[in-house]
Amino acid sequence: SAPVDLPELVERLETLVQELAAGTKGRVMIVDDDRELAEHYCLVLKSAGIEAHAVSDPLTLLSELYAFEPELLLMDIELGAHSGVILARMIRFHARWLSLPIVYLSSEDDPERQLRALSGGADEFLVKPISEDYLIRAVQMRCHRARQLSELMNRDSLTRLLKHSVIKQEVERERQRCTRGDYSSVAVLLDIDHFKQVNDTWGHAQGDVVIRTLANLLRNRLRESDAIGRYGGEEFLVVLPHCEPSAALRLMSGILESFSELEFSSEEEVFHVTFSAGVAKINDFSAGDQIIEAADKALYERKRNGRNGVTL
Ligand code: GH3
Ligand code: MG
Ligand code: MG
Ligand code: MG
Ligand code: MG
Repeated sequence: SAPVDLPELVERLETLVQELAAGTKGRVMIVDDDRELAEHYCLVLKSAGIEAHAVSDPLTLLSELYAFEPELLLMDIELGAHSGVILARMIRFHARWLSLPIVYLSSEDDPERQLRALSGGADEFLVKPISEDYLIRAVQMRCHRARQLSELMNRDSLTRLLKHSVIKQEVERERQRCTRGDYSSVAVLLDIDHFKQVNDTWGHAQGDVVIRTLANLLRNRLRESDAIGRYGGEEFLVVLPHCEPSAALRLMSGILESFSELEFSSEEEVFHVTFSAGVAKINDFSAGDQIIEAADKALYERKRNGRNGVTL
């Protein structure tokens, strides 16, 4: 039989439980020039616990997309002076929305015209009128699938943390947010100490366990609103919004203490692992890359000064 990946299974169950607890059943944006109809669909979806947002002015569509970040877009084709087909094409020009599922919710039932409409880059049709129950279930299923796909795209398979490019983006996005909102945020770069030795002594598979364990520890100890990424092989990048550098230093030192106390075991021998970390205040810089560079510099200092610690 196929080997069961227990840590992964447990993690998936945890995610599922969290989702159920949070009642997240999807996040959908509805574009229809008939404002009342759009609002009606929203109410129907909200009654099923789905987050829904109505847009009736197509000209605001792009900014609304950025603000709401839907998992699914339901769009009418005939939008007064505008065309849903052109809008779909416009959305697809933006790399950011390349994988956003776009579903036409339209009374168009001619297959030829439907096909032509799909050429704009939308994915499929739901035909109006649509029953409330059908609408709810159609949205739930598509949101669930969209989330699975975006996890696959944006997350690292070993740790399920954000991938390099995604966490880098997150640093820059938080820089913009905290500058606008005038609050303090912090980025932390972590690197496992003497990891080559861990691999060489205990084997690559044990090395993977260590990486995964640190990932889980970070996930458990940080907030839901913090972003955690696997920056490289045994390097992690963390974004802590609404956090002062001194608080980040205490927080990461506490996590380091817990991590260093963990007993890893291989062939009945026990070993311990530590990490080093560098902290940078996001607000101090004018670009995401500079922030990561500063955190890397602090990390390097820590490595030079004996590792197993956090440096500001
Ligand atoms: P330092 O304390 O200076 O950071 O020493 P180090 O040995 O950790 O530094 P270095 O960056 O040279 O080594 C990192 C090693 O991590 C090298 C690479 O083979 C290993 N590595 C990278 N990705 C993975 C992975 O996914 N799994 C395992 N097991 N090892 C990995
Ligand atoms: Mg219309
Ligand atoms: Mg390294
Ligand atoms: Mg290194
Ligand atoms: Mg290392």
